[in-house]
Amino acid sequence: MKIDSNQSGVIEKTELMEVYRKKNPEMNEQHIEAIFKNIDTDNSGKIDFTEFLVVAEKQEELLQKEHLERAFAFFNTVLNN
Ligand SMILES: [Ca+2]
Repeated sequence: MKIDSNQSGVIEKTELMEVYRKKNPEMNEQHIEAIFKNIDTDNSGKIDFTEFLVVAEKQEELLQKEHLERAFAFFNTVLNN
């Protein structure tokens, strides 16, 4: 999936909004704006690669945690049956 649709090297708010609207049409603009502000730590109005990396890293941590919890729950079920 490509977020940086105009190939500027940074993600602009409109680009992020388009992506989110496609993925979650029910998500409102204020919510997306809040997410954008969260990522845009230097308040430049654009998400550069460094800012993007921070988010990607955080998401990976979350996914791993979720994965581990699911694996643990599975083993728990197996052991208890
Ligand atoms: Ca920025």
